Amino acid sequence: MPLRLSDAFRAHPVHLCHKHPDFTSLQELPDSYTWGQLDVESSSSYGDSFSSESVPVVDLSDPNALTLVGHACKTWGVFQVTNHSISQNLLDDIENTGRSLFSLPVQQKLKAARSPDGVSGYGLARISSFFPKLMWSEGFTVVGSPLEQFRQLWPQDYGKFCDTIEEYETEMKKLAGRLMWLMLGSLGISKEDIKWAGPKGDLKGASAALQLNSYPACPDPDRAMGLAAHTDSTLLTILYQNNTSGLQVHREGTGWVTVPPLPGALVVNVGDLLHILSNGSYPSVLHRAVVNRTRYRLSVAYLYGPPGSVQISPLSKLLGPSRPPLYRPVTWTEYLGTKAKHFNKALSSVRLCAPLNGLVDVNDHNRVQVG
Ligand SMILES: O=C(O)CCC(=O)C(=O)O
Repeated sequence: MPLRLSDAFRAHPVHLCHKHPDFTSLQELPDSYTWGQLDVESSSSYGDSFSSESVPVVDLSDPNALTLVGHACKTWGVFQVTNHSISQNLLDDIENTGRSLFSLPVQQKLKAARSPDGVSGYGLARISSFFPKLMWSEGFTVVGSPLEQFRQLWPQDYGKFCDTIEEYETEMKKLAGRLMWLMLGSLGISKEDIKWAGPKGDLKGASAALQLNSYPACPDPDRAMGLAAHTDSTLLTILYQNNTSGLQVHREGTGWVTVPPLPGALVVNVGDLLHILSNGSYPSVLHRAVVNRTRYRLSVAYLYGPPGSVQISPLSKLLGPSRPPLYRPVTWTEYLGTKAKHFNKALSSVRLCAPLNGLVDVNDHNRVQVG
């Protein structure tokens, strides 16, 4: 059984052809990128950001933040945060790093291409292998130090870009820990309940990956897909998006809801492992990225999880005679392997039984059209 995160990817190689066209030169959508009309059932924008169909926004300096976060996790599985303590300068720096990276010539980017059994580097989204059509995006994954790849990309000035990534990862790790305790705290879970968090609850052993996504302007955005619908295998994900909208989350009974970029805000979503820990109380939200006819979009996802070899299972405090565990124990490394094989059916593949109340599991994404 693989023990490290990178081993899970090595055990499940994804053979993708990383030949990207020069997106900017295409006047028409090639057939290989044509998905058909996207189902846009609902959307929200700045104007109705307080309606009940808008993703909640939580001010982390609010004395009620714990309750607000808990409510957002339960009802949406996703929320935006403000007053999160990540400086605007650092957000600008990470955006500039992404823009510099993706604006390099294709041949240069391919020097840092992700290998089939690797995790770090440039390339198509790993989930591409599940779809017959290509996505209108490019990605770059960082696990640990990006030094090796960045040297290939910028032989002269890789240092400053490495510094930005390192600072971003450090700050994100702190924020992710804080969010994790808010999310768990609102379920009545304390630091003593999570053994791998360490005696002070500092979650030092947590693992993470950084995913930079680039979505060029697209000549036919209604028939193209930036990133197909998926849930994250994480505990939680923190997403920075530039000022172009594109992220959509799926809500039962409503459909696809746009998460509008709010200046300075970050998007936080529940991942599959937190869904398991919470015994299904916090839904791992299905999300996707759509593209824009005239505007360039960039996003940076901080994918946060437990140490690769720790068993994650529904927390015993949340169980009882009428609340049996809905999922079997699984390590993040094992789960990544399951996800690589079963994609959006991974969560149901580790489920032990259906919820007792007879309701359909909110995360049975087999019922949602993901393409
Ligand atoms: O670009 C986005 O808004 C979504 C990114 C995402 O879902 C991912 O990187 O897994």
